[in-house]
Amino acid sequence: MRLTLSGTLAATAAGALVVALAPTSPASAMTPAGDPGAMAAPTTGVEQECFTPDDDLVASARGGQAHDHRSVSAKQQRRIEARTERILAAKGGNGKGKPGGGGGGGGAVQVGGVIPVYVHVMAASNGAGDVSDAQIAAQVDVLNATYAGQESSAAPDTSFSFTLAGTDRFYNNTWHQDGASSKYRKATRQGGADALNVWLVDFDYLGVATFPWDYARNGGIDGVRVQYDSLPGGGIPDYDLGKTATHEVGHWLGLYHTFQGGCTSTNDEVSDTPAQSSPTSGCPEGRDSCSLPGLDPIHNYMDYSFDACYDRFSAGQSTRMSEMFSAYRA
Ligand SMILES: [Ca+2]
Ligand SMILES: [Zn+2]
Repeated sequence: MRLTLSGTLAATAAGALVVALAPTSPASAMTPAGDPGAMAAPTTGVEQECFTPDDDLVASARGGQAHDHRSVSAKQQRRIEARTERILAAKGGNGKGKPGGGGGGGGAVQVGGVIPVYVHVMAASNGAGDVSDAQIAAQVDVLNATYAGQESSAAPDTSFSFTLAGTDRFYNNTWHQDGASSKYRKATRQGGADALNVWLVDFDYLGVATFPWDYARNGGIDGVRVQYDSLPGGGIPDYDLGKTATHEVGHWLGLYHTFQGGCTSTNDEVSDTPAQSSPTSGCPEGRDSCSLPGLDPIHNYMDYSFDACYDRFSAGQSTRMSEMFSAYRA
């Protein structure tokens, strides 16, 4: 089922982006009950999806105008930041645990970490999507290179590294097309909060991620779903260098898009990523979509630029990821 871009995006008065759930993606992931400390239940589910740039969409933005994680309202965003600060302070830090502020977190913040990666190949019964071990290894290499800051002299080493802990393969047409995704994730997920689970599927999106602050109430579905042919050598024009996984793992480590919040002062809660009014498409050098200081961070992995345009996280994002990992995944 293909979706059109029109009508899927609405901007709230607060500047938050709200996207309608895709009909292929039931909102069954939403589980508001349980953890009294959890965020208010989002009205549109625990995550949102990016559109895959298929033939009709290659010329548009990465994933079109949709989000690939659950939408977070401006109010929810403020509550997430406050909650993270409280958690970091309670962990025995020095009370400076302002997420992503670039000033460093509390003493409890562990910098980076070694992340075990479980790859679940959700192939079709005819073998479609049954990516090779070599391609999976190449994808893990891309994660390591991008998180080590190896693609630009302007890129920090986040100190996160990734080791392949296991690969399993399923041949199920429903799962291959991301059907019953909550069910298949709960059935196949491995490891704890610190384990990265990657499900390789064929769906209408490049990727979908869950956020770290949702792990406590919904750990069974925690991880990222990635279009299998976005892996290195996968064949999607402009999106097959493996950077989709880098982007989705950024969400999994607590980063928003660089265009989160648009031209607001807090925008993506990271101080060194200039505000951006909307997703970038392609690689338009010099783009400057907000009157706030700084050019749009079009080379940032958390924008929607082409894979070849991506080359960095910012130092503030690197700090935020360590803080989020310490708060919710360590
Ligand atoms: Ca920013
Ligand atoms: Zn995204």
